[in-house]
Amino acid sequence: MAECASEMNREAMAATAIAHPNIALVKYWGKRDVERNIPAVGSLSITLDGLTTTTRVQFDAELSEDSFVLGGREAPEMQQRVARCLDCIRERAGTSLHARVESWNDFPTAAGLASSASGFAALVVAADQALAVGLPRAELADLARRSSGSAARSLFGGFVELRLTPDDERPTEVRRILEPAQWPLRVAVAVTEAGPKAVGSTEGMLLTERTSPYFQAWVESSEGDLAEARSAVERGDFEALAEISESSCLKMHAVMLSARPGLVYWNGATVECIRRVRELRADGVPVFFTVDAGPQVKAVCLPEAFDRVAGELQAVPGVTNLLESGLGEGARAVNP
Ligand code: 2P0
Repeated sequence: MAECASEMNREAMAATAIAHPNIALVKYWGKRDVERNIPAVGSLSITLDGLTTTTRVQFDAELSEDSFVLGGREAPEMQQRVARCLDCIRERAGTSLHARVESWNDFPTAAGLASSASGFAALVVAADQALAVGLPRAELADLARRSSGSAARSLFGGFVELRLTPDDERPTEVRRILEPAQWPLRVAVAVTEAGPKAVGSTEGMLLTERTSPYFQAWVESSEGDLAEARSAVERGDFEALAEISESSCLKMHAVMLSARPGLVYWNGATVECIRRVRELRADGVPVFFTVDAGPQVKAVCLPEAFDRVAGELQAVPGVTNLLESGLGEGARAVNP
């Protein structure tokens, strides 16, 4: 009987969640506070539905430390970040139990496809559910943000804004601007290199802040960019969103390039894809590009343009794979 009860309890302390990566249209790069992982700028993103992270968390009184398995393999390099993220939920739950965490991505990890965003979003939702804490979504977003700035945005679906606030207790606020169905844009991801990136985002941000003469200008112009993008989304103005998104992307890469040593996340195919997207838009095709801390190019388009955009990008030499996505929902618990 006692054994049965403990077995039930063990089952009750497990949960599985899924989350999707998100792509920033107005980019986050730089930290206001490194220790607390507070971004230097706000950001605006779309959550994808075509790429998914699935994470199972099992708290267990018999464990003496947390363990983390990614894609079926131990991932010791991520262990500490995962444990720190779990600490936040444990603190809210008033427990010191350790957990076994298993996570799977159905897309390349750490290659500029925002796997840390979907990873930490799924982790906080699964841990919250496993310990039956029931934290509000805004608080889960705040906890995810402490582990990975972009993860806060994957707690929400559709078009999402992360804003900086003057409140030191809750320095960021995340909200959904539009639901996916309100403006169902499509995204073609041209994969040009599937390996992990050479310089991780956190390291790259700190280097940029320390050494780029343009970093301050980047921070100062971000509020205006956000307002412009927010307004374009609220009005459903594709051309305006295209202009501000490409501008924010190129400005972020300009700041990265101006670090010492300069951060070059692109390869030749990245540049060719950017050129192709620009030619298409000049031809009247409703599409724009964005590129993150990796060489993949994300082409965001109106649904009717998707097949043409995907076909054109697939034909660019150096594009090894093309992933398709629509806009998706925020992180959520799923039945085991
Ligand atoms: C973004 N990136 O807004 C930007 C654009 C990459 C380029 O957020 O240091 O993994 O863990 O808070 O969230 C990637 O950075 O960085 C990112 P940390 P994160 O999507």
